[in-house]
Amino acid sequence: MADIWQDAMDHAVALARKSGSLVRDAVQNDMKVMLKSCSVDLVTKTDQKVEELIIASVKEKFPTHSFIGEESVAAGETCVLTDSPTWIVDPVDGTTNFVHGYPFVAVSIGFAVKKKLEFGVVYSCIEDKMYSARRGKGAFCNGQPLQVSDQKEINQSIIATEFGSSRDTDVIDKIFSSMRNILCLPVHGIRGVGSAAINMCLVASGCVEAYYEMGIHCWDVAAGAIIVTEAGGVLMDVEGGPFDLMSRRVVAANNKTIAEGIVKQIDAFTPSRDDR
Ligand code: LIP
Repeated sequence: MADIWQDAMDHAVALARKSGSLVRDAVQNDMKVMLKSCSVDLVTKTDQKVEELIIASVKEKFPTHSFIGEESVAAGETCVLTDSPTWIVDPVDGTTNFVHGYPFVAVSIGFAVKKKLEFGVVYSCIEDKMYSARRGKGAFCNGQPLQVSDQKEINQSIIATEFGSSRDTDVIDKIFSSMRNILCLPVHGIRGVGSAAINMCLVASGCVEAYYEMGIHCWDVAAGAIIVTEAGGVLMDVEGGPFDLMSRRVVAANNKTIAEGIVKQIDAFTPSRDDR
């Protein structure tokens, strides 16, 4: 039977590639940096231009579809996931990296129908790595199938996380206490490339056992979430319940044992929801 979302997925891959090339070109040039929620929450003209390009192109091809886009929400659009086919777009995931020329920057496009993720595309554009996954059909990077690590021992694992963009000292204390707990399990190491989407693709690729973060947004993790599960991994809330795309909290791991091991060490906090 024909796959009804294949056309949309092919379009997402093409758009991610085109957007990634714009992002790559912009890294070479001077850029005007603007601030969003605080002095470390950055945005550039490239973020806005790429999101406009993606939304305009999707609207033309799929006029009935809905959008949640990082920069559109920053500009005042609502952020509500309905049953409608919805494109969840982060035009530049890793904007701070982008601004500094730190080479991990992704275009992230997730697609949900009836609130269920159908496909995800993450283009790590400096590395030229195209990650994608279609529900029930596996996850791939540049055409090669992805498989999570088979490690079951947390103390033999690498865990990815990020510091995020909050500088609230209570939040920072919880981030550090969670990291301290995990580091002292002990684990082999803690990493983080500065892009939630790429961190999740590293879990899917099997070189990192788990990634967790509190404070991310749905556009940072929508595409990565389906890439992880299609590579055989699991998603969970940081307190162990089911993953909720709008909750701004995620644990993505190679298996349930590692995910639950991480959950036990996290000093959780509850950011205000994306759909509040
Ligand atoms: C960023 C994430 C990063 C996270 C930041 C931010 P942006 O996304 O990918 O991992 O720590 O808080 O959400 O803002 O560059 O799209």
